Amino acid sequence: MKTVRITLSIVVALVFMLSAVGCAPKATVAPPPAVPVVVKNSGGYVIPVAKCAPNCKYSDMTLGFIQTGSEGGWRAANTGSFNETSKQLGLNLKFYDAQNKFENQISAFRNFIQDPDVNVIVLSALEAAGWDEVLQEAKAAKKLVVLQDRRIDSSEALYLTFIGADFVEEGRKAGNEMCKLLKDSAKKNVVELVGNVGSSAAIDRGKGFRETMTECGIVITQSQTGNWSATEGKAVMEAWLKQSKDIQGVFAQNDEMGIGAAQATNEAGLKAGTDIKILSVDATAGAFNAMIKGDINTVVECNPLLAPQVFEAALKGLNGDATLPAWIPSQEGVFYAADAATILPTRKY
Ligand code: GYE
Repeated sequence: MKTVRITLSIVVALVFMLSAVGCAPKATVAPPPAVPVVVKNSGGYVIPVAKCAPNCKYSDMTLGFIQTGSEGGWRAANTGSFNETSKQLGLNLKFYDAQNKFENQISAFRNFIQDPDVNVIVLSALEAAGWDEVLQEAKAAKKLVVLQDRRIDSSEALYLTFIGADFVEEGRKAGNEMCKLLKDSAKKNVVELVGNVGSSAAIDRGKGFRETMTECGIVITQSQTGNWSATEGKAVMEAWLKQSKDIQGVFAQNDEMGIGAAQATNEAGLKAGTDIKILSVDATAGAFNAMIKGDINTVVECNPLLAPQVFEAALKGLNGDATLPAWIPSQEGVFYAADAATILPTRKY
């Protein structure tokens, strides 16, 4: 009997010791520490980190996209990039076409803020000013905001990042290229077809052009909006040619307006691309065809295929990645009529 008690107490002691030195069954591995609540990026934007972080996937993303409208080739390529890429990645895209009305964009922004499914809002701003209020509301509602295509005047602390072109640099390139086109011309009177008034694209391209045009003595004799359209661009150019044919160059802030100006020039009995040099911005297929026809001489590219970068940035934001810069500029080139026929087949838009 005594032996049994001694054996039992030895077994009990052994079990205790074994559990003390960890032979006890393995405790489960603690999950990685939750992403800290307040994450700020270099622009000072407090990122509303999603509950699925740090393992959010595209299928966790419902993205409200506020587009400007459907004005021309560049816009069609940009919208196409969002529709195609969102399907490929399996994210839920809620697309809104503002029909080029600023007030529509503001109300759409508020609707997406109210929409419980939407966790990301992407904006292509018709105008640079007027966004502080709704951006503050989005911040309060913890909706992640990403800008694409056009910058705005609001503080970087109100959005995750801006993915888009350096429009000022596009304008500088246009000024340099117009100088090359007019190098043998004694007079350098240039007329400017401007994009929609108040947009960063129009403001910045005009600013950049005026910075470099001085290098060769270009004078802007006329400047007016053609609202990114071939029809309006043509009508404005017709009116200018009625006033004076003493025009050596056209700086069209997008391809459609450049194509319209060429039509007006040819219909006025002059030769577009020869008597009057024409330069446009975007580099859509329409511009390449106009270059092949000899109507447009040079095109400064503006890349519309921005969706992959936008979605990648939004996913990083949902996962609390604060390493994104406040601006992710797109890569762009310049194209000339001489190479247009060769290059056109390689173009995606
Ligand atoms: O140049 C024009 C479009 O925002 C970069 O908008 C875009 C501009 C583009 O209507 O064709």
